[in-house]
Amino acid sequence: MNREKSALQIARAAYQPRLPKALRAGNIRVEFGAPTAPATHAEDIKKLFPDTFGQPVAKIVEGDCNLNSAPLKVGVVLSGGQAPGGHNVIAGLFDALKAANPATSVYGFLKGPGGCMKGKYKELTNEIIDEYRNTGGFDMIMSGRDKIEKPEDLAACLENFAEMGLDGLVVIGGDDSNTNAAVLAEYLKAQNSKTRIIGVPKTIDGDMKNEQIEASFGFDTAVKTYSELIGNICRDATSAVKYWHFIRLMGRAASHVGLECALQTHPNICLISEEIQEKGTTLQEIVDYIADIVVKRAAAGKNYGVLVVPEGLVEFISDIKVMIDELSNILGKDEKFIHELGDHSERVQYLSGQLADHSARVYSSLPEDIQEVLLKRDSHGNVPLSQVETERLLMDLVHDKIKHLKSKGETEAKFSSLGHFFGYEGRCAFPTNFDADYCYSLGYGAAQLVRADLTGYTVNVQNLTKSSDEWVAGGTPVTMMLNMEMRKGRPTPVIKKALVEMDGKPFKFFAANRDEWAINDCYMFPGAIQYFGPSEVCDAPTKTLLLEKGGCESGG
Ligand code: FBP
Repeated sequence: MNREKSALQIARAAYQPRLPKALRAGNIRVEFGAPTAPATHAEDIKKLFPDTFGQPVAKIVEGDCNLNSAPLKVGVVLSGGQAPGGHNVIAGLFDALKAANPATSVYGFLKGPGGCMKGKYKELTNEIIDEYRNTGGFDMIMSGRDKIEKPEDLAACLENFAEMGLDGLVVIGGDDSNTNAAVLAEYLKAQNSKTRIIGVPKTIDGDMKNEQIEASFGFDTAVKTYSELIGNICRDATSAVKYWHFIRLMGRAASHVGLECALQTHPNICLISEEIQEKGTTLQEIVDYIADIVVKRAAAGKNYGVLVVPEGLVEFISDIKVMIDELSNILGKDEKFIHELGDHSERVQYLSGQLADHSARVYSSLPEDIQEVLLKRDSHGNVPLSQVETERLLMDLVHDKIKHLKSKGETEAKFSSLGHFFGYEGRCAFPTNFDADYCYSLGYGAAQLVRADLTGYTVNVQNLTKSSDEWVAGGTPVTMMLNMEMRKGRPTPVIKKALVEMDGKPFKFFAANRDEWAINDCYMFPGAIQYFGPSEVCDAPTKTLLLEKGGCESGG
């Protein structure tokens, strides 16, 4: 079917993503540093990854080529939530492998890691790749959340890869998927398989970052999409002057998405889950904090405002967090039994007997829909936070509080609230120039790591606040990024999630300004993502990245 294309689709198809200088070179080398170890739990991790533990950091440089130039067979799979730029990773991988040897074949596994286990794939051709260059979404080969975990899953991959004669597999995913990729790499190596596994850091959540990985791809585009919408809502709020907008933003546990959007738009309130956890703030204290700002703004004649809340908030509120951890342990033992119980009230009754007293009280105080969501876990053991309507919970509680204050004659505030959730809207946007270039470079870099015969690595591109010419690509051994965490009641190796740091520059900048933003209308309007025009409008990285890496004090 020949689908009609928009003017932007046609113009973006012609965009040639920029590559770091070393990746553009005809002669590419991979060089190595010293052996590595994770920051914590080194002994546990060494036992679990005996064949891939301690590998050195790899750096891709210009120089006499020391890479395999024979024709290869390389697979690629998209894992987990969509993030803008995934197609460009595949395009970069494809172009680099074909440039090294046109006889190389690239296969896309369909619908995520499940495609690897089921042996479902298609060969990627020039026509397919060209159709998807610089587009958002993962629809070229689709994604999925299956986890290659059980012995039979690993064995199925081994068999399928051997049948295909696969030299390498590139796994495009977040922290959990890159961890899973490392488990697969270790298993395949122990089985003397020739298939090498390379991960790519993907997630709009921005939580897969560390000293080696400066940013996960997709974050840049997603936060700019949400910031445009939040800016529009700020403008609507100051025009209608009658609504408080409560906006929940996707991003799982970490508050990077919310924080970046706050830096871009200056809402009246932005809750940062990590701060709430650090201070041990209770739900009631959060409600009091919001109500206080509502009352102060009302006293200044402003019965409107904008609040941003990260989707992960509930997991960080001290009493709810304890309760969720207890629930995870109970689910680790009795998940099937609990879900087979007749109805919601039976589940609540059963859990009340299993949870500690305080947790049982917290659980029963939550609305029914939130109680049910908290009983779900994805294949990696995470609560599906995008389904928890935290903004509605807060709106209801603040409403009750204001009503109470009014009944005591302590305020005349009018509190009329509207709830929003921005998440899926940002995951498949056309990648920004930054994400288009970054993703293409990641794919191009991943191809070199496969050619270098490396396995159990995540590709990285560093120096991201500089011009793309100065970006530096390489590979980080996954075992170096692992730590042990409790998942479904069991200690499990996982890549350490990056949370917002209280002593990090992005949070400090926000904290220094939020009181002013709360009362005065300091809204900023970033507008829609621009692909063509002045570089300061089209190519700027996020304020988070600028503050973290650029040495700039305002992210401006
Ligand atoms: P990843 O960690 O897989 O990148 O997921 C990103 C994300 O968009 C989260 O922000 C969100 O909580 C989750 O996916 C939603 O999952 P689903 O797509 O399964 O509804």
